[in-house]
Amino acid sequence: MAQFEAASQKSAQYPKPAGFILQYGTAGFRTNAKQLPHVMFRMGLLAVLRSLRTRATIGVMVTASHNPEEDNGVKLIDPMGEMLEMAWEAYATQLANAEQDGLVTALRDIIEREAINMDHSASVFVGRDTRPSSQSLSQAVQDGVSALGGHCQDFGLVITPQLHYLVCCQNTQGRYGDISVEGYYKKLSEAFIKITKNAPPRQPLRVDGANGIGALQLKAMEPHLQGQLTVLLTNDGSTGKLNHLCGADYVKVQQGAPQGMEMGLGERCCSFDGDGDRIVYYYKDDKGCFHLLDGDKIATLISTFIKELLTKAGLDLQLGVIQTAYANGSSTHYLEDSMKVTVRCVKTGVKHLHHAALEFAVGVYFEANGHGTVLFSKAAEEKIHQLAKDGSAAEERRNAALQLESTINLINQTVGDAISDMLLIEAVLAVKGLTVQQWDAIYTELPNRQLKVKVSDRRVINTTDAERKTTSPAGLQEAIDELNRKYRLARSFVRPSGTEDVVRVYAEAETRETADALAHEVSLAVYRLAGGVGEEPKPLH
Ligand code: NG1
Ligand code: ZN
Repeated sequence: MAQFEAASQKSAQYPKPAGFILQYGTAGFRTNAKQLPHVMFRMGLLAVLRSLRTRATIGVMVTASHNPEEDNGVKLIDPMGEMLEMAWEAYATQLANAEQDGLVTALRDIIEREAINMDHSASVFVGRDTRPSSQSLSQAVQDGVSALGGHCQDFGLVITPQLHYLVCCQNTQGRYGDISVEGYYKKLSEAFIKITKNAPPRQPLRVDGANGIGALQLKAMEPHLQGQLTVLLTNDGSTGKLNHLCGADYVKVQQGAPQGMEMGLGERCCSFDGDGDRIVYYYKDDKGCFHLLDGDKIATLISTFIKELLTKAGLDLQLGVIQTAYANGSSTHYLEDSMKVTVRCVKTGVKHLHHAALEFAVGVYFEANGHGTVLFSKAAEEKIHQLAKDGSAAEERRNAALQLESTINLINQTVGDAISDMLLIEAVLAVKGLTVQQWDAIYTELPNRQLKVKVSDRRVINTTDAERKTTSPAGLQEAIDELNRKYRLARSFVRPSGTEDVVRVYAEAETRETADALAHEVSLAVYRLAGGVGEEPKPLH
């Protein structure tokens, strides 16, 4: 087929370094930007095949999220704005790693296995972050799309969740919202203004934009909020380097303020990550101590708000909160025991949380690192809309339904979205009249510690029970169980990282000292039983 030959010839402009291998992982492809041109071109090709297979528009986002500025990456977005189907992750890897002379065969193989009809037309939406390498890498994606005869629309600089939104709008013929970045601003800000219209005025919110695209998009969106929220933006990209000493990942890992953030005592502050799909909050108390409100605290705030509205509306819809093993034990107890909410624990990785959340009428999911959203089932949305329209319903019930309706419009249901999450958090705090300290006081986190252990092959560690227990190597789980029994309120687990060549250790316990001691002792057990390399882990104190 001539089409393939043309694509193959064009791909010579984006030569693959021989023997270079990359894996489409939980976060797509991610590595140093210099190694990515051929991967980008080929993801353009793959997006065309995926579009033909699904008969829908597919998204391709060029970003490496919270990674350093020199890195870049690419993620594909499925028709309803979801992450790429898992079976296709393998095709992505296959295509990215094919040598030049095997590219046509790799394409033919996917087409055959998926019974793709090449006679239809394909449509791809492309977006990118602010990295210096993103523009040319986005061009490589677009060249890949054109090389297979697909139609490409370039949305330029957008946050990752905006591209998810745009793909979903396109494939629902505008039912999810207008198919434009303006449409996104309009949908979210109208919903925010509706929820907060009777709330008293609030202090401004300090936002660290990670020197990335989230800062640019928030600046562009702010006028649409019509003064209902004032943001004071730092790390807006005008001078600093992307993700350098700032951003959600930095704040979460360092447990401290980003550079440039002037935090007054008790002021609400938040940080986005480099592509605007994660958010964490924080503040400084009267004694000047830093407090982080991560994904667990966000999930608790949002699920409490929704649960109260469902109760007021008299709607019997099952609300579930999805967490991973990294969720603080106090958050799980609070949700289950005080809030009487169903909590489910799944494997690390947003796609696992997203899938589990689909099983509830209302599924709230957040990773502790601040990536998350809320999913409403079609049936739940329908019930809420009916009640909101029902003139004969009691006023309190109807008002609650109207607030729920605005919540549905405000939250980006396709994926975690820092801007949408921020607006929902701000709306909840405003409506409930909560300060950030009062939000923080809903429950007290157990002190916890995360460590990394280097081993010669992390694949020797296998896990079960949503990664909370190990099944190999022999004796490791028994050793961890015994250590957990040593300390009060202790819980610890280990798992191989999916994104780094390390084994991650997590421990929590009643006090800072015992949490740290437990983390260290578990690290030692991993080092001794799972083939640790380098120096033996040292105690933290
Ligand atoms: P790994 O490296 O598999 O632990 C990390 C994060 C995940 C997720 C992915 C993708 C932790 C403990 N793990 O995964 O939550 O965000 O990166 O970026 O934060
Ligand atoms: Zn991100």
